[in-house]
Amino acid sequence: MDGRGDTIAAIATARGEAALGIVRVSGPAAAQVLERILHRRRAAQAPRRIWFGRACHPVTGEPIDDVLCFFCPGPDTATGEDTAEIQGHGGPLVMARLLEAALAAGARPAGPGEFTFRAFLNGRIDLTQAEAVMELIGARSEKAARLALAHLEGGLGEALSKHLDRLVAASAQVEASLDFPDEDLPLVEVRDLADALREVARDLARSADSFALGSLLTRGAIVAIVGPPNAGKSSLLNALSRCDRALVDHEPGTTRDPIEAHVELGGIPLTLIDTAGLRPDPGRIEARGMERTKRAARGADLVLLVLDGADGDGAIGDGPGLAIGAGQRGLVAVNKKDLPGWRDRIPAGWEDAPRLGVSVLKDEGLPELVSALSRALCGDVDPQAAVLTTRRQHAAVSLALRHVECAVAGLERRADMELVAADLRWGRDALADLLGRSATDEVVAAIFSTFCLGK
Ligand SMILES: Nc1nc2c(ncn2[C@@H]2O[C@H](COP(=O)(O)OP(=O)(O)O)[C@@H](O)[C@H]2O)c(=O)[nH]1
Ligand SMILES: [Mg+2]
Repeated sequence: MDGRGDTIAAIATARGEAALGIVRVSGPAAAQVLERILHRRRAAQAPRRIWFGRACHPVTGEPIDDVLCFFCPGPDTATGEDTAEIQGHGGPLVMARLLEAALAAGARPAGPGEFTFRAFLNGRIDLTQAEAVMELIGARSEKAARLALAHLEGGLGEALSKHLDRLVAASAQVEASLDFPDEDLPLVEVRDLADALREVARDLARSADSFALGSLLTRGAIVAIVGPPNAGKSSLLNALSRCDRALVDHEPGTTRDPIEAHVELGGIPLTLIDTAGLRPDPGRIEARGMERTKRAARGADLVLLVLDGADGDGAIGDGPGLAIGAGQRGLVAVNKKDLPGWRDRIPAGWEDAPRLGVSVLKDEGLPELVSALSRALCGDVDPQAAVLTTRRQHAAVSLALRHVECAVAGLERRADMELVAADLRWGRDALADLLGRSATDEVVAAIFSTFCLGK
């Protein structure tokens, strides 16, 4: 993906039959490619205008399709280069032939992500924005899409640049003191510097923490629905997924194998897992189901405990104690609030978990339950803020944070300024890499290798 200066083309729309399909062209010969396919000499003369014409193979002259197309001169384009687009009928054969015509007219096939790669090389976007392109395309929920769009608009890059600028300023101060090795930096200055860096460290830590939310929004969360038999777990799965997914019956022990449903609740992509009920003396098969329940609960981001609030005599009880694991969140739904004997339950070990009374049967309290779920998973973090969404971002910010913390520790114990300067340099490098200002070819290649063709 190096040869800049040549012209690339690719089908930018999904494969298969569709009403429309688009061939995208970028590079210095974009206008010429259009002119040769459309047999018109006006692409470059009529930029930014949509025109209609018959596309033909530039060599054989064979007609291919009636198309809409336009030409935009660089550098004010998505890639920063001259670009053209040809919009035809979306059949796989038509699109393949349009692409073939573009190649015969002087373009070469684009590699995956090469359009975005050129946008990056031409300084139109930074690396966090490039990553956001695929995030937006792959977004599975409303919140994830909103977050990706904020990143695409440069929100994350901007926030990280601010951290970087502050590090650069602190670095400059330390480096300057290195020029006069005989003069120690005055104590006041050292204190101010340490204070400023502590603030940077706090902001970096906040950024690093936001990854938990970012990965949840982009990759989704797993919610295991657990509890005693007959509490209404399967009914709840069906209600939340708005689909008759799991068998519901008054006979306890109906559900044995875990049942999954993929839903979007409160803007978050969730995998809900309905499980076999937990009780003290299960039958043989039921016991095997319960093993699976415990496994599902261990692997979940959130464990949703459903209890039967009307099970007055406690025959079934609150189920054998199932603890909330480290790093997990818990939520309790005390179901069957529509029944006269209903009372609130506080299961042992779940005292700190949010608890709600609901009636799945009468569809009462379910919106509140969804809000509580979303709150428990996302906390109060503002999804519009600079939230990290990729492992690469998290690793880089964490690395920068570690170096800044070392620099602060160095200043506190009045270590050799050379050491402090080195830590600040490494911290800066980590953030600059993240933004793509000094990223190695391997890092850049790894990012663009995940792209789809034509993007
Ligand atoms: N009255 C009442 N019955 C419910 C409610 N939710 C579920 N049930 C009933 O409780 C029984 C067990 O429900 P099910 O979803 O199979 O429970 P599970 O064993 O926990 O999966 C069924 O007969 C449901 O119709 C509720 O909110 N109120
Ligand atoms: Mg069930």
